[in-house]
Amino acid sequence: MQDGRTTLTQFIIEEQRHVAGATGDFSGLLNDIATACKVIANAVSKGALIGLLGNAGGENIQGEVQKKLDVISNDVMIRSNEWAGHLAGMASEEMDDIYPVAGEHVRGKYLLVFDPLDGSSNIDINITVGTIFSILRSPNPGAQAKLDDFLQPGTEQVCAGFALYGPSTLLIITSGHGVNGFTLDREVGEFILTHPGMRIPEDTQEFAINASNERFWEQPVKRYVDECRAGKTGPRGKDFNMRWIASMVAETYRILTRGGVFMYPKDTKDAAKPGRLRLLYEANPVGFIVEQAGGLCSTGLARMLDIRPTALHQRVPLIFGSKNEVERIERYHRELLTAA
Ligand code: AFP
Repeated sequence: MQDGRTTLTQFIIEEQRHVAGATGDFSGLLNDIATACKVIANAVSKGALIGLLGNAGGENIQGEVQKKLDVISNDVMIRSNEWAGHLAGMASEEMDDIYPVAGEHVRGKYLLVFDPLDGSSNIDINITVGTIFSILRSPNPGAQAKLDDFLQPGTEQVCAGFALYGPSTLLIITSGHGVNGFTLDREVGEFILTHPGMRIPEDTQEFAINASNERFWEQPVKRYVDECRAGKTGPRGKDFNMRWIASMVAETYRILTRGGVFMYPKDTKDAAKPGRLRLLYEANPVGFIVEQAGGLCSTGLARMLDIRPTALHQRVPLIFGSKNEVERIERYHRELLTAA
């Protein structure tokens, strides 16, 4: 406790007291992740001052250009989390293969999956970016992780969260008992609980989608967006606002704060890709957080967290946010199926 304020460390320890038989492993892991996020926040905020903007000169396995800060953030996550004995392995959007915790380190009972810097194609224009993470139990605690160990549905997540590097540095986490938000007090170096029990309003008048893809959308998404755009005089009988930051962490935080719906749906742009965003690093952690805040997360046809992954870098259609809107979009998908 700091001047009556709850620090992340205190919050984690108090949560641990409610878990019978807790060893402190999970608390230690969350603390290490929070430390990594502070280091990344510092690098992101210094940016051009220490030569960290721009491209790293390579591509990741998804064929996306890697930024210097993608590579640095990935490295910080690995170095901060590999040594303490909590993990059997890690997987990252920026690495082709899994990262089993190596011989010189003690191996633990958890797996850590992360996108070290989501939204990083925006880094050079100073837009909010963030680190997304998901914690799973290793099926073989104490042994080096194997690829199959990571292919667990989102319902198996022990914890998920994201750090947001914007005007404030925030850390949003859930371990299945609601969603709590912490703000980094830079002078003190601690995350402080500032947003307890975050809830997503069930209704909204705001949607987020990359409208430049409209010609590739499938009918249910086109129908939904057309109806929103028709405003007061259309079937919805109210005006909607549209937002697109192209940084999913920033959009997720907006939706957690004031509601809304986010769509990166299945489209016909590239038949080889069932969606743009990744199941393990993006859709599952966000899905866990959103559900814990009272919202929904879906592919359009199925609950995201129920999907059994078949590949590490699997892409999925992603629709999440205010409950009543996501239910409507799912209904539009079902209606198309039954009409066929
Ligand atoms: P980057 O991390 O490569 O910037 O990708 C960001 C992202 O995965 C997600 O955060 C955005 O919502 C989405 O891609 C933006 O995609 P478009 O550029 O197609 O709008």
